[in-house]
Amino acid sequence: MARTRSSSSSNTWRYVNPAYYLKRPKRLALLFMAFVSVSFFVWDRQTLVREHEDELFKLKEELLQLQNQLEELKPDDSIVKKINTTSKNLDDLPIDPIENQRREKVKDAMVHAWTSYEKYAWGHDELQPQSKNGVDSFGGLGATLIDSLDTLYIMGLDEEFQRAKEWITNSLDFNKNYDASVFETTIRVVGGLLSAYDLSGEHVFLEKAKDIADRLLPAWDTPSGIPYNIINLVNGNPHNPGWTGGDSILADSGTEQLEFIALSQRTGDPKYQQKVENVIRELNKTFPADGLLPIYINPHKGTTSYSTITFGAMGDSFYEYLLKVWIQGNKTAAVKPYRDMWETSMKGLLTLVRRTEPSSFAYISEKIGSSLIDKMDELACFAPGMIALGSSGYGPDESSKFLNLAEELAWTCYNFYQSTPTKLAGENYFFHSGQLQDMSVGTSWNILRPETVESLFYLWRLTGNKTYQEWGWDIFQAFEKNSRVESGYVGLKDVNTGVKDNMMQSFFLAETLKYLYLLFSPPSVIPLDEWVFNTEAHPLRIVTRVDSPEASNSKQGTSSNNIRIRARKEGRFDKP
Ligand code: DMJ
Repeated sequence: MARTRSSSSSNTWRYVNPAYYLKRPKRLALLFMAFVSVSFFVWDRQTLVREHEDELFKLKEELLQLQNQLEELKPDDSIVKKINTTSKNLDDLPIDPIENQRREKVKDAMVHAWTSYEKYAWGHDELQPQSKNGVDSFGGLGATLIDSLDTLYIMGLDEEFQRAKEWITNSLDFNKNYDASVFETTIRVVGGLLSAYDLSGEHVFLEKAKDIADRLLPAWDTPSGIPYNIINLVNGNPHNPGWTGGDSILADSGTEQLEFIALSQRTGDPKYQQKVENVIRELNKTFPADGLLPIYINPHKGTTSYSTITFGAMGDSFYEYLLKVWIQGNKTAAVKPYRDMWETSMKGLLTLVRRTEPSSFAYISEKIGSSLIDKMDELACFAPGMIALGSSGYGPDESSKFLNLAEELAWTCYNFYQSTPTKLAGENYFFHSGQLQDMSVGTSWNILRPETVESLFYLWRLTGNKTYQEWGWDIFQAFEKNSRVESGYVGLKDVNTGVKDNMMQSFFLAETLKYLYLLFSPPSVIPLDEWVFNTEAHPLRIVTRVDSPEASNSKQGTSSNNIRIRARKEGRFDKP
């Protein structure tokens, strides 16, 4: 056995002995061929691996490029994701449990208002909750439904939002032989649809916004470019209300800029922006040194008529939009004239501010000719929010001066509510400095208006002071106590007696409940540096501004153009 093992191992070792090959050339040749084959095999494998790696690298690069392109092509989807995340994951955020509870209560109120509308007034403009029927106060355009879209979306009421979207897709028809208010239709319908589009990315909302805006557009065809305030939705015949003596109203003429600029940005068609910006250019030509305009303007001459100056009814949102167009335009040089006009108007506003004795209520008086009237509408309670929002555009001293004024005015507005037996504000107030009761309610109805809670929302966002949340909660509870009925919410005929009316205004769902909900939500829900609210509380996404309609044609390659070009490729925007 030992011998056999030693002979087989010496047999194996002879293959590594060079003499074994050198003696026989055939063996040498075989060895050489084996060596060449193995080398070729190894080289071939390595080359294949290298080529494979190159291929993989190229594919990865292509994938990355495609992913980037996809990202660019989906600007709205990213918003949708963001909004969804913020609205759906709120409970995960470390927010105060009380805020959380309050937010849920406001959401419950929205569900109650919405389900009542769905049940009794579906597709109509507004619900009459006591008689349980719908009324078409705006021509039958589904005002409450459209006004509610973004509120439903922000609150995460997805099924309700989908049902509303289906109605808009299948049943909304603007071809109504109806003399519509250009202002009301713009802020509620155009604004509501654009906001729903910005939030959801659903193209149907943009199509409908364009349809109704096209029907409104002939209203601007006047010698001065100041629009008529009423237009027929079928034949496009415009006119002004008889009671203005043929004049246009300041707020009605200067509160379409945000919506129509947004529409131009999203459709790539400059005609909407051109019409509404021309109004402000016209008014700027004769803008007074105090920036305060009377409420009536002659649409033929473009001049103002002798009438009241006010931050309340018929004046209010003209001033609001001067500031907000500046914000919507990214505060760039192109929109500087808006900021300048707004600052001029704020100088004028300071001349209207008075304070009472003994309560030290600050208020914005009205003016006719050179006389001040000690009256302030609840409508003017949007001003504290506006002033706070604009205050950061000043240097430090002016900024804190205006913020303080905003806080003082908000205190007065809060007291419009607190001073009545129902704790709901009347429509307007008179001031009597020097008398024991230095503030009293004038017109005593309450129609569920939002202006005070709107200002509380801005002040809370901008100062972080939770007092504003407390005040908002007080107001919400007063609505719950006095205005909630079995089938919706109603206004009060008199805030002293609490007698109810029979109307659930569409702005209660669009504005009052939305601002209250946001008052108890984290600031990341609709952040103020990404969105700007129209005067009906519809948030519009801030995108890169096209400097001017004329400039947009020559500025190919700017990011706004890219947005429009990309969107056109997707078919999301209509061709210009
Ligand atoms: C809303 O339609 C808007 O806020 C408008 O600017 C003023 N009036 C109502 C709410 O009060």
